[in-house]
Amino acid sequence: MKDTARKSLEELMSDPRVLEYTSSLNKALKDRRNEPVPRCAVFEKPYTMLRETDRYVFQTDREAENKLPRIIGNKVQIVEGVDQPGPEIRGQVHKERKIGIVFSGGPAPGGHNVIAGLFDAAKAANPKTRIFGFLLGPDGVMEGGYVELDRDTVDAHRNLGGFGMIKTGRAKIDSDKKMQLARETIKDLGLDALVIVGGDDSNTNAAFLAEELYSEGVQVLGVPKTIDGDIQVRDENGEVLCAVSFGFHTAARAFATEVANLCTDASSDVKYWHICKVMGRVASHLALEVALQSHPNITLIGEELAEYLDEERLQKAKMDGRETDYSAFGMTLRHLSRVICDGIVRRAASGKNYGVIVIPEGVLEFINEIQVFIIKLNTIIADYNRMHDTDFHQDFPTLDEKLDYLRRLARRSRDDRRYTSWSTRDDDLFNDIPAFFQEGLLMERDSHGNFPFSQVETDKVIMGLVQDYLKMLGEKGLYRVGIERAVYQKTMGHGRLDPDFYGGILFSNYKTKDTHLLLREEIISVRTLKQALVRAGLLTEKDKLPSAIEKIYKKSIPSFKTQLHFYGYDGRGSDPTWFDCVYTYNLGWCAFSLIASGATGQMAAIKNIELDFGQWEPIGIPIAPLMHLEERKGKLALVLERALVDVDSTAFQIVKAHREKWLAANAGPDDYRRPIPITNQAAYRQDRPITLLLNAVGKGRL
Ligand code: FBP
Repeated sequence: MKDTARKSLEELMSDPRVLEYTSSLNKALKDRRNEPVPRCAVFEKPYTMLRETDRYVFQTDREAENKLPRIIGNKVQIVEGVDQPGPEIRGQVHKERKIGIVFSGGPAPGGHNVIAGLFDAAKAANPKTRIFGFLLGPDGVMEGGYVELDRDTVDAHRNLGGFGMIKTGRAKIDSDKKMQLARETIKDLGLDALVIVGGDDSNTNAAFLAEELYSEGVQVLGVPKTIDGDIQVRDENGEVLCAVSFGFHTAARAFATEVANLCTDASSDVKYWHICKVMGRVASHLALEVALQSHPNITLIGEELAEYLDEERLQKAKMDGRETDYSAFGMTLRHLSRVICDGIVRRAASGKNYGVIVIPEGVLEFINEIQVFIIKLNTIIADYNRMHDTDFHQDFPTLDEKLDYLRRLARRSRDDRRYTSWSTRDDDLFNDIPAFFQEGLLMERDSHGNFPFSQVETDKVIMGLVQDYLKMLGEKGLYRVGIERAVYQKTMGHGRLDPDFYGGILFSNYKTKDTHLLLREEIISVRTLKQALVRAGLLTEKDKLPSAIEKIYKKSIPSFKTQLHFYGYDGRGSDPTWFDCVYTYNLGWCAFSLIASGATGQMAAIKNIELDFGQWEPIGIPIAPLMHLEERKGKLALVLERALVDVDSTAFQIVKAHREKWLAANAGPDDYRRPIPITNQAAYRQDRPITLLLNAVGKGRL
């Protein structure tokens, strides 16, 4: 029958409902953009000014003192609201300015609100002030790529994720030539101030630019961004000035939502172990927060592995009369795989041959043997580039060529003891690891000299070892799926067999009160099973194995099936949580307050973000005193110090204390948790990163 009501495609394409259903501007997005974001109390005042304080103490690095003399003496500045300031402050605030802003490094949810806050604050102070967005990161500053931002553009991005408004990039302004290019753009444009929104490396850039442009009166400010959460600032007395960088909360919540969904799926079809690698190039803050948000069965925390002490080895060294055994410090890859296997085996024994594991992408950085390879290879590549004034990766494009070069180095070290960078032992150990991992370790470092962990299949490396060890345990009869007593009895009943008659022969724990029965270790095949029954006189050689018993045997033998997932870029692109929306919008306002009061070499920050919004305190943190020397591309470089997970922190200790509960290697239910979805609904606006809340509780601040 002909469908007479059917509309033509042409009609459909102009039908208002079709237009609405297919529009990229859906209602939720429009509502999100239009949602007004509250300002800290100081920004509700007509003016702000800065009060310097000596309350916070920093231990400065000698190199930072030498390289950044003009900004090393900066102090923490408190932003204060003023109702009726004198003419000098009025003049400063209302001055017509040109301000540049640039995103640097990986995207982090909330970046657009930093621009929105800066834009609103600057335009409120003087509508003639112009804001320029540099395109594609620091390259835009060096190459003069920028756009002037107008209200429509800013409004179209309010409360939305990504850095799409002006894009981002990972270039580093790290040579005289590049500094010169940046200076030219800034001067040509006549900028009064530049705001660099970025992580540790980008704030390092901000400090060097602030120093460089100091005498010309161009102010350079940083804003702490990175989903990794490793920009955290405490002073020497442990007082928290910046609890976490923006974007962390959203990314952790986005990852945790995915992990929680997998927990639900895993406990429904009970056949997979889901291995979730989560971003965080070095520090494991994201993994820690994901653990708190979703309670996966196993979560690795890199910093904890580095702290590991092999007491047995130390004891042995003592007994052998050796001073110490250095290999006892830190966990090896092999040991780590054993720890994971232990959890898997214990869950299986309780009948749970499934689960969820969270692995931080940077975990290998904390494994001694891998760290040694990374540092050695960094140095070898840097030395090669320096000596030949060329690029190692271009000269040796394939893995075989790279390995060949390393082999030559090893040979040279054998023949001439002066060459120690790569020994034959290094070469042998390196050749023992799988090719995909060798390739990963030899990958090109980013422009800041960071190792590109997001591109290494960390999970595959670890799980490869886990798989091998589980196989070995299986062959020894030590990896079993526990059979529920009731299931055993029922199955035997169906086969008209007396469960008690066979129980003691089949299971090692039949006579105990254990809820799950474990096949005896010596039963590792149908053949050994039959032998056990024959030995016990329950079967003769000629008898066929009763099908009920065979069924029980098959249920007991686990097959270890994994699904690998990587959570990183997806969470980085999420729309921000309400916490990140408010945090970033106020960071933008804070950046303007710093500019209006003449600050430079400072990072805009908000103190007390773990507390109620009413207690948030916008401040300026001096960047130079936070810098230290770090190995980058085989050389020591002055960079902003990254904050790693503190294994003494309350948040970590709480996760540690919950390990057994979340592993749930028992007959009880799993303890999976579903995080609050990313929403700006009023009921959930108080939500904060759990890590921050716990640490505040631990310090009696909440
Ligand atoms: P930033 O420190 O620049 O914010 O980036 C962090 C990060 O998201 C890491 O978690 C991840 O390892 C890395 O970026 C990925 O980098 P890329 O985007 O270059 O692949």
